[in-house]
Amino acid sequence: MSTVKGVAPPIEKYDGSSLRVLIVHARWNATVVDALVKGAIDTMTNEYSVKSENITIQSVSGSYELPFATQRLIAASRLQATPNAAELFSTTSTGEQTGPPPVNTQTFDVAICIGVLIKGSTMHFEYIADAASNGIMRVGLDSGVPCVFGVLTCLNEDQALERAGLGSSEKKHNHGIDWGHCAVELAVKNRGWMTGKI
Ligand code: RBF
Repeated sequence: MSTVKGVAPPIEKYDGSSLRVLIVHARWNATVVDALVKGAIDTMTNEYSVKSENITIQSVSGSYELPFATQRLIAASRLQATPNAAELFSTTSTGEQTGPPPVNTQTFDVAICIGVLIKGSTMHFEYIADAASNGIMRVGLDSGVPCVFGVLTCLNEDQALERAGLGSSEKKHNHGIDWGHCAVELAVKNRGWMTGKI
């Protein structure tokens, strides 16, 4: 029997082969975070042909840092994409390779912000959850780069494990998979929207 709760599969088969994806993840509760990150990556590469070299992964300490880091990384990718930036960063005026290898000059089509909050005995959980969710939404709206909300807000460790496809629960499901689907769909749709296509 199918369940009522949860997200329906995407309607179209999207082509992610030309997308550049940013994943920013927290290092708090790393076992759970790592499983979520893997779920998102596997879904994008296996089901939508997103190239692994076009997935940039950056980490921050905790979920509270996710909005700031995502905002600055989107800005950095735009800086690297400015005309001649690649040559300025890594070649001489004659085109000879000098410093670091050429940077990826494509801006990010989508960001996935991943963290796991597990409620403790103080009010930290509520403040961090509020800041992270509002901050991630703001980064997406302000930058025009869709930002997927990949933060679990769990009341205990078992809830966190279950939602990352870990642990012994029969109901376990890795939400990173859903975020991978969500990211590709939104990135492809937003490319159309940016050129006035509906
Ligand atoms: N960050 C998380 O990503 N998940 C947590 O469950 C989490 N719990 C925290 C609990 C306390 C009491 C504190 C002080 C911080 C916690 N953080 C957590 C870290 C937070 O997101 C941030 O990295 C720090 O507050 C530094 O800005």
